[in-house]
Amino acid sequence: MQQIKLEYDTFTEDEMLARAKAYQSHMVRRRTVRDFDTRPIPRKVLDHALHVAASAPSGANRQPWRFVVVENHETKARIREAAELEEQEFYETRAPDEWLDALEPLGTDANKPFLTEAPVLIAVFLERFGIDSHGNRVKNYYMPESVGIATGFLISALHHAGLATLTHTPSPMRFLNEILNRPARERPYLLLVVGYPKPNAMVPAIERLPFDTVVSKV
Ligand code: IYR
Repeated sequence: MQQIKLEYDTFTEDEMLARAKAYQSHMVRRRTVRDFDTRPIPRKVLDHALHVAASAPSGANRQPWRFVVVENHETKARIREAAELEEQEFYETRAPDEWLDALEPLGTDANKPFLTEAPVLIAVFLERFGIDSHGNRVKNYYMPESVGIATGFLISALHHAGLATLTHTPSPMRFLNEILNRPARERPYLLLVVGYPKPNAMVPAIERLPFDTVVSKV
């Protein structure tokens, strides 16, 4: 494989510290939002964030992510209807009590108004295998890890631009293939709800684990 020279930004230690601090204080203010305003978002902002997501590292650089942007009201309504059906099943029958107890502080239920109220839904798909120019299957590697990293980039980029997100995972969500016309080799990974929070939107008073619990040095 041909090699090209790395483009690398060099910072002084002071600059590094200032950048790391600024990024921390910005990112730790991100909250998962469930109360979305219907106000449209600038399409260009979304595209820049999607470029960030598509630049993520992936197993063997296979880039096994596909992002489907849904802005059309009727399509959002179909997704909401299908998701709420699955969620009713989940909350009323499928979910064990332990899971319902864990969700209690978040105040979630089977109603998903944000699926039609938010201006944009991004359905993230995981491509289980590729297809080459001869129609042969091409193996992908570390797919959930790769798509997870790309989705993390996307959430970070949207937050950086001043947009709120909700990582929504109706389960099962195969209905997304049908509604969005995606091939069976693509598995729905999650539905990212994107928009502005409603004025006075509320979020659960949850806390992050202590730093020493999640980080240890040996
Ligand atoms: N998919 C359901 C349940 C749910 C599950 C988890 I794990 C959450 O962090 C939040 C919700 C729903 O969206 O309500």
